[in-house]
Amino acid sequence: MRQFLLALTVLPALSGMARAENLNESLRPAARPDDIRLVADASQAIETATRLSTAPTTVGPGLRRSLRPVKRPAELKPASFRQSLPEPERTPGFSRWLEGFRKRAVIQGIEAGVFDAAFARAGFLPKVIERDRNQSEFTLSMGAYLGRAASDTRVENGREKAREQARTLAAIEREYGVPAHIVTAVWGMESNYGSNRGDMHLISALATLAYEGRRGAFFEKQLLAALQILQSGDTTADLMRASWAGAMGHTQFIPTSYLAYAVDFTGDGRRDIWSDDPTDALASTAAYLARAGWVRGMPWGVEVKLSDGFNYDHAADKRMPSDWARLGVRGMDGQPVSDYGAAKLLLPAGANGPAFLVFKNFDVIKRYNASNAYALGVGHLGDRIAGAGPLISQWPEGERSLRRAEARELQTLLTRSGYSTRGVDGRIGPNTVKAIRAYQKASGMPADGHPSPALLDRLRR
Ligand SMILES: [Ca+2]
Repeated sequence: MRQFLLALTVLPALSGMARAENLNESLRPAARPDDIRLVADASQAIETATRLSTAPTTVGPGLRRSLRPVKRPAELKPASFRQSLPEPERTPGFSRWLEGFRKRAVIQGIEAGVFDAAFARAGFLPKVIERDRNQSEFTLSMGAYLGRAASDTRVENGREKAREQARTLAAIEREYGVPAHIVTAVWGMESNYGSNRGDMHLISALATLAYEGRRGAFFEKQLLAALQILQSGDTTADLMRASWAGAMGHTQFIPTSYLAYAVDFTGDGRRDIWSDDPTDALASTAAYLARAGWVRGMPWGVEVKLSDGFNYDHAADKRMPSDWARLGVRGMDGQPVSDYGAAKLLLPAGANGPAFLVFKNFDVIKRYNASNAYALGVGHLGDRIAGAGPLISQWPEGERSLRRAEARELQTLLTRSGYSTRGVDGRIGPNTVKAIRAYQKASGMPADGHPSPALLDRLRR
């Protein structure tokens, strides 16, 4: 299990849509630019789409065509949130950067008028840099994370939202094949069903991050994509509300993902993922998952139990569920899991916690956010919204994820003991899991590959 971070962002409730809840933080396990880049890099299609001259006006074969966006500023709702925006600054350094960026943008096809309108009220936002630098590392246990992702309140709100949007979600499901409860779960995870869509002026936030430079090239690319969205007439700069890191709307698309996947499902000519009406945002999410390879009729995964004598040598295999059943992996009802295709065994808290068989659609959810915790959160919340109960197995007492520094120490100690993790980066990837399993096997432990604090303690001795 990869370690995950929770960026706590306190956002004002923007509407009274969802029942008040204490969960103001985004459930993206990592709201860090690094990980946002992971999403952006997930598909070559995005790369293609961000080349400004070749941005698609359609979303691909078999998917609903995005209608040619029409400029109808008069119909756009007034930006009531403009008053609450933090006041941007224009320092001499920022102004010099802006002058240079303007030239680069114009060369890449942004009309000067569009650029100047976008930056009319935009500038440097110190608050964005503050948030970028002050990201604390939270290490929740997987159980605690899933408890937040699928809290009773989030489940209840999700069921209510799914009822409210039933016709829209059914139409989206017919079009893209992604079930209503999964789309609703992404909505719940990303913005608490639209109540936390972000409180930043997108252009200012991206310009700040592009100028400040820590990941300047990435954010300049996002900023160019944002300008292209404005040029297409889908919305106005003042309506482009986003998180401090540039994730926009109900399901938190970054601009390049928007260009590649956003659709106009309401048919008004605008791909409007920022409005109170979540229709376009929800359809865009389904379009994204469909393009990432979502298989109709296939679940993301299912909770399973392992037989007492389960041989953990098989834990990293990919097998058909009927095959898994022969090895002692069965559904919670004791029956073999249905054959929806090859499945991997997921042990998010190791041998002593809940176990899952996950199918291809689990990896499709990970294209939205490359983390097992996130995909499990979406999948489980989705199941709960669709009527399922809580997980049956218990999470191990006192279980928690390793902090980044601890993960580095674990990698160092494993490598020193002759189980190379092929580098020490503090991220638990396949090489580290492999090394853990080899160490566990040699030490006579169940080879579940789980990087637990107990394992680290053992290696320290
Ligand atoms: Ca629309």
